[in-house]
Amino acid sequence: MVGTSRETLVELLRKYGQEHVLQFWDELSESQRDALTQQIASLDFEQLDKLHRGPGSQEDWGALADSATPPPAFRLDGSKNRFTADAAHAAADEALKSGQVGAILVAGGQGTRLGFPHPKGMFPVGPVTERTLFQVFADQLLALGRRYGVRVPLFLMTSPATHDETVAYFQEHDNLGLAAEDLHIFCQGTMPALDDQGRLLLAERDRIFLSPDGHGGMLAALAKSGGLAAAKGRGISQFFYFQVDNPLVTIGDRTLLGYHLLANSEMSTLVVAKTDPTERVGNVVSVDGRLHVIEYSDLPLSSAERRNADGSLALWAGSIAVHVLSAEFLQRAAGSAESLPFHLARKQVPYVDASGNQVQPEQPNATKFERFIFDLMPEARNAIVVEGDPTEVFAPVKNASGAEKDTPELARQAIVDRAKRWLAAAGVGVADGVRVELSPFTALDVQSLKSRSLPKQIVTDLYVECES
Ligand code: UD2
Repeated sequence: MVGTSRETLVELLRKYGQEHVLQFWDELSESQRDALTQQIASLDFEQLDKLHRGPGSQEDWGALADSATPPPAFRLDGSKNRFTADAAHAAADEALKSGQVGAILVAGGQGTRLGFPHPKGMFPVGPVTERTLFQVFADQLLALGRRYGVRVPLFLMTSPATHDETVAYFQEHDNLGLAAEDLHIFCQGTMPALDDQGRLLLAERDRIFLSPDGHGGMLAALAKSGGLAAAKGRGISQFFYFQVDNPLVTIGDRTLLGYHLLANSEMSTLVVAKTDPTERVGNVVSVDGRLHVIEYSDLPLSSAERRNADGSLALWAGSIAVHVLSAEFLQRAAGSAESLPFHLARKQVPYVDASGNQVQPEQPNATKFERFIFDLMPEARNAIVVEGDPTEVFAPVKNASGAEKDTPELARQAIVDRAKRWLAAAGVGVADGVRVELSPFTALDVQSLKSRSLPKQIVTDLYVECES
């Protein structure tokens, strides 16, 4: 397509009412024209046209919520669970030991709310060590590999906004200890935004505005990058999927993975019991026997506030975006990646106007389109929900310091609190006000910590590391 004449491009664009993207063509250099031509070639105008003319492209979340019931789930109290936790752990151990488990980390978001000017994975989260989020995850993967005598590969998704810096960060830090063949960094796709007339926006005179296509873009991008094939080649049958913002994630969580395997599930998801109807987590619900996730922003308040006779929330299951997906299911879904619906979001998108001026809109002026990985849930066979204890599994870093929720300070506190609980269970006292952080090489869970030789009392801030 590079070198295509202006006339040919105009003809294509006119068909879809998008000729304006060429309005500065005469001022552009040869290389700028080539880059713009390439952008145009990469767009699916039929799809954009359909998205603009919707509404068929958008799920009716309100109607779905009306018929939603709480999902059947493996609950924390365990009394009604089909399988015991011990059986789940044994199944998980078997899969981990035989090297069947890989990890997928989605890290393409721009972290706007946190206000950190780098990929979020580079954020220093360790309360004692200031280890970055990426380091927290890499250490866990290495510790997991060591525990089971295998290597657990990491498939890390970036976006155009985070890719180069993420790659450079891993290179500069010796892949954080991961072997090169165990680290597969791949970049997700993008989507343009449309204004109210369905027109593309120009970010620059020579560039159409594009933004990441949502973490659902992982499906197509993992397949396209060769990641799925590489995983298959090394015998990976299950992927443990998590987000870059949660330092409490337990990669390879034996309870989630184990129930997933015993239930022969293609997609399993970890939830926490919501305490507030408007909590900013996806809502896992059951509709006509299938599991769906209704995003917090799509759940009508009337549904969110529905309560049981005992006062507890009817739609209680909050997704913390930790899933286990079978490789076979991902492979099948990737074959029809187009079937993941787009979620539409009204946003303020800066653009260049017809006179060439940069406009910074004060109101939402455009619609962005994103796919979400959790929309695979209704397609998965035997999908299950597993409840986790939020203090053990979830402390996301989303907002800047000072916000009420999900700040770096709260996440660090949650890391310290969990370490203190585990140490207390292992008979170790920690003096008041002292911060402790546990090395995953010392303990991946409270049980393994109990078998370590540890000090009786910790009186200064400490990164607890021990070899035996
Ligand atoms: C997400 C979930 C929400 C809940 C919560 C738990 C969505 C839409 N919502 O809310 O249901 O589970 O997390 O913490 O997922 N990302 C990409 N590419 C993209 C967009 C996002 O890789 O194009 C990654 C991003 O780097 C992050 C994760 O996806 O790791 C979540 O993104 P978010 O911050 O947009 O989602 P959030 O916090 O609103």
